[in-house]
Amino acid sequence: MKKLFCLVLSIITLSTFSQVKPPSPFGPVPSERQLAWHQMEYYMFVHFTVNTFTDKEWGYGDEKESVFNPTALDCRQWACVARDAGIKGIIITAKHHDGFCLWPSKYTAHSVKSSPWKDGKGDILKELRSACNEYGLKLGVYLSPWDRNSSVYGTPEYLIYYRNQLRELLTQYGDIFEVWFDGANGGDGYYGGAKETRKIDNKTYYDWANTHSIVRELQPSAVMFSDAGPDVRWVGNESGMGSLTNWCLLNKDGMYPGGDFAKILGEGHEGGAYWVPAEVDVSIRPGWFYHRSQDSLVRSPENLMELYYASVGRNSNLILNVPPDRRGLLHENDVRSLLTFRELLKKEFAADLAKGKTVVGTSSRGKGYEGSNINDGNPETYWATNDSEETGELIVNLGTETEVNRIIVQEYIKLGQRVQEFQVSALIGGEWKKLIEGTTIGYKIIRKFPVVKTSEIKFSVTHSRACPVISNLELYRAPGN
Ligand code: FUL
Repeated sequence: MKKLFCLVLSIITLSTFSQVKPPSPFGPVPSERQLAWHQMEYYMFVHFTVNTFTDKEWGYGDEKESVFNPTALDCRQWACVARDAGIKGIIITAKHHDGFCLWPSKYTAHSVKSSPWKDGKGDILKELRSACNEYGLKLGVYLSPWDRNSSVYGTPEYLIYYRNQLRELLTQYGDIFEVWFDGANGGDGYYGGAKETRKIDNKTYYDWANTHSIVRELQPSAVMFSDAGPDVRWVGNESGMGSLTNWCLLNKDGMYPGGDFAKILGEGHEGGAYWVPAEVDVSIRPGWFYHRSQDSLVRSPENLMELYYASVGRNSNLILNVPPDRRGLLHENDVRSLLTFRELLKKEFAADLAKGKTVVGTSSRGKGYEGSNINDGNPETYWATNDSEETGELIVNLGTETEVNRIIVQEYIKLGQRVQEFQVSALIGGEWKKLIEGTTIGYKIIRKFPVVKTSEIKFSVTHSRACPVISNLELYRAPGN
């Protein structure tokens, strides 16, 4: 009995010692809320306010509440379309720069409660919340810091007002996944009748740290977006273009919303001290708000596909704005485009050719970190090299000659973002032919290359800040060349 006990003990001890240690995290890593946000990938922006009825992009702040009168508002239609379009959440302009509130705020009369819509008894946030619940979507809020209606804008009193409104939004409408802090301030406005220019110092006026702590306290799972994070950063343009080199890292100290950082925000900082990934915000129409004159200018499904590659395909999330019209409905043209885009996406990524295929990592850390982890469908397993190896190769054996023209790669970002350069090659006529090369990976990249017929695809990390840690690799044959 004693002998048996010793044997069992030594087996346990041996296997404990033979277990290879996972790589240590390298540099900043995402928080739980950021990890959940990365998985959102694609969600909808909804710009809706008095501007929809005045045909403006930036309301001056003097708009009469009576102009806000959607004839057939139906948040369930927005949510139903979003769900059918493969979208995972909706962020709404609860208040845009004009100051008009889509919910009956206790702190101002400038809201839906003074409008003819539902005789002043309506609440768009409430309706949207229940529509999102019905269709399985997350909800986020945009609360414009710039308020051209408020008489106290520009004074310390405004911060109390702004934070009170934020508290209303964060306590009355269930779980919020993202809070959007815009950086714009154009200066002039109505400001309670003063009709003057009020420029504030973006660096100091809003005292962001104390606003951020309200969000952390009331909605600990929500990420905060702004030019400079703290959780998610602006990508630096509104044209839908993520950067090919895109670090989720940012030296955000000293940065603030509305500053002149657009150039930095695209790429982030390779050695940045914080995890602050990029979000690509873009509208399906030329404007952020609905204008009838733009009904023929809705982006085509093919164009949306390009945006998808340039955002989700470049380690960014895509927030696509679809503005309701004066009825309070998403316009037929926008709906058609969104749903057709969804069909295109399904065809684009119809069948993962790497699934179930043999994968060999030319270099492996050992048991538990094999190349076969990258196509096992488990995001928690990964291929990793030894700590001292900052390059490495994975070979996917497709078995037979197969046509391929797309690749998806994901790093295991819980251990940081590492890869600086990679290459993808195909075995053609007994020789490796380089298909693409790239720089960063991060949460996810999706890359196109001209169709090749091959039995083996090689993914090589040629330069990395620490040993590469890859959790997923997929291959596709998308329609076309
Ligand atoms: C900008 C705003 O000025 C636009 O109106 C829009 O809301 C866009 C998403 O952000 O800064």
